[in-house]
Amino acid sequence: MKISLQQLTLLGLSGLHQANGHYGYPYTVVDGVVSKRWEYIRPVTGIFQPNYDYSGPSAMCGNNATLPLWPIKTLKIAAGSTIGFAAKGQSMNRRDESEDFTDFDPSFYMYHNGPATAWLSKAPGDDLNEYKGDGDWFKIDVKGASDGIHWDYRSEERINIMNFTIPAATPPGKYLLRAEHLNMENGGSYRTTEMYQNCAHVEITGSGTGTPGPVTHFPGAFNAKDPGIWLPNALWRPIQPMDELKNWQGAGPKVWRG
Ligand SMILES: [Cu+2]
Repeated sequence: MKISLQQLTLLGLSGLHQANGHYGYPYTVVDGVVSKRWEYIRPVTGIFQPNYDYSGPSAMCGNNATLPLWPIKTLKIAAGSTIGFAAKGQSMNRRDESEDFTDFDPSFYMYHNGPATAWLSKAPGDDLNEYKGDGDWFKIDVKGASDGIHWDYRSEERINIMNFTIPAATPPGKYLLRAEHLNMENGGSYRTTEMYQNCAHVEITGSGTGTPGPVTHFPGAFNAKDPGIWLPNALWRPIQPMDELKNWQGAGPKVWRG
């Protein structure tokens, strides 16, 4: 088959784009066990892309995930323990991530540099598959820049699982668990931060009696002008540790640790 130089370039670019493309978090990890794809994570439509609509409906759980596309399972996890969200690159040869059921591939890693946060929202009823996430949300964990200079989750670290701790004081119940990763180093200017987010269905067990807060709501927890989304230029690749980065808690409410 004869192929033009232009076609070759296009093929080359799209190959590179798919191999290194953006990503999402379709798997959970508990005690080293990686789930099946979309087993406990709400499936999303479209191809994994950075979300720039920070204050829109997809900022909660991704594209078309205000309700699950189909009923998914609920993962039991004890308060005080750790849950992971495992990354996967854009689906190849598919137009929709929800049609992809491939297993976790540990060779893929998060190659963007930026903070990660986890959030919880308790379902009012017994079935998370019916919960639109329109109740109260609180933030439970943050992975920022512990040395005050570099984001803990950065390309060189080749991290493929974001880990978060469920506060021991979290009251038992069924929750939507939202995980977010931001690519803050995409120019450091207004509306360039790439947001990636997915939500898991979890049942938190234990005897926690805390009162989580402060709370917020989706959509509306933050917006494109929020300094937690738009990294001020002063914090752009500092040469000395900066408290603003060390104490980073992202946009929206402060972290509740119980
Ligand atoms: Cu990207």
